[in-house]
Amino acid sequence: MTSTKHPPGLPTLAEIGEVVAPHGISRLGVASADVLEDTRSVIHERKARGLNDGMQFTYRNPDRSTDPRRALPSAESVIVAARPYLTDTEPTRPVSGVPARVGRYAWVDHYEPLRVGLRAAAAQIEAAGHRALVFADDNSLVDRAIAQRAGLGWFGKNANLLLPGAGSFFVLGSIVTDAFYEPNGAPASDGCGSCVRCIDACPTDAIVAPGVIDGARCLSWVLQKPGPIPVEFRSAVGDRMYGCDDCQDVCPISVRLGPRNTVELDVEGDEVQAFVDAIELLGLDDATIEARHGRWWIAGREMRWLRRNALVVIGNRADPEDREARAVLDRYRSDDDPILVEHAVWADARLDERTTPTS
Ligand code: B12
Repeated sequence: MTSTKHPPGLPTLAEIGEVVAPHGISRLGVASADVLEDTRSVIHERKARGLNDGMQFTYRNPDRSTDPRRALPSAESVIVAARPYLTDTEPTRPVSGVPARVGRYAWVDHYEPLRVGLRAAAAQIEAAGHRALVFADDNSLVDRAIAQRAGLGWFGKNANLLLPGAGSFFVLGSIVTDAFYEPNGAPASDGCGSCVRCIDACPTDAIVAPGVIDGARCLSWVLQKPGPIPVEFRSAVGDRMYGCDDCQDVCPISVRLGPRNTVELDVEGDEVQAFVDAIELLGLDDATIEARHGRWWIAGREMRWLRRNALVVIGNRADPEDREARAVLDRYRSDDDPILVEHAVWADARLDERTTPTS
């Protein structure tokens, strides 16, 4: 896009598109850098209702996360980018061990290539004499709301931003700059219509109203947050280790159109972490777990929370006759960590329950 005001030397949006494309970024939009007033009041209201369930992130300082000028006082524009995270090849489910599933967005690091691409574009804007800061999944900016303002998509009932003709399997990031770019005109129109599949499919009824997530119920947060997993959600955890895709996996738009918007993974096949062997993970020390999964958001960087998740997966999914699984649970029943002991006891009881056919 070019504006009549576009100064010579400043890359146009089309030129930025060429810089970021090799990093998998397929869509760009432009928003003004004005305060996102509606989002600010929504965050305050959700905090007041406790829907953030102690989450900090963009909730910690809504006045900052909804104001691009807090990061760059002279900001004029925000260039917002979307990078798909669906891939053409689905990893096969391992047959050995107790496979625990990882949310699609975390199979590989999608944020890093997004940031690398945006930094390359920001460098070109800076070379033209402007300031340009990159944010992606950062506490300083509400990514979905700024993307919505930039016309990239609409808020689905599952709270994700859906891109027209593509769905929601995208990560989002921005360049906040004092260069002027013509903002996108009309916002994307709503494509959900009367569909409520995501609301009906959420395993824990976490979508408490269209577009409104109760963090305390959302398995994505339940698996990240510190402390015991509430007993009422443990069966619903199923085989999930990290992340939950259910509200997107049932979305007709994302399911139908997502596969036409894929990204090539820049890693060897065996580096794709779509499954983790829960039994193996419970035999690893902290340093090894961190080396494998340290890029995930893990509360306090304490690996015990991944062990906790693995224990619940074993309770839900191991064969009750699996001796190795029972042995791991036995070991954790006498662990030093009382939370892990309690989860191991629960998992053992769950295996027993699954042995006994219910009438
Ligand atoms: C905190 C957080 C979480 C929390 C809370 C999620 C939430 N809904 O707030 C938890 C840990 C649960 C989470 C989970 C996930 N997350 Co997250 N998360 C964030 C983070 C850090 C902040 C989000 C935020 O500000 N929430 C505040 C609330 C108020 O915003 P909201 O829920 O989007 O609410 C908006 C809508 O409700 C809308 N709205 C208001 N009224 C109405 C009315 C109607 C009818 C509708 C439809 C909408 C609507 O306006 C609100 C404000 O903008 C962002 C990164 C960032 N810096 O922005 C990533 C981010 C939102 N997450 C992302 C991803 C990928 C996920 C998961 C898919 C990961 C997974 N597979 O497990 C799930 C999806 C869960 C879900 N359905 O929302 C992506 C989303 C990309 C996209 N296309 O939307 C982001 C943008 C990261 C990134 N940079 O790519 N996440």
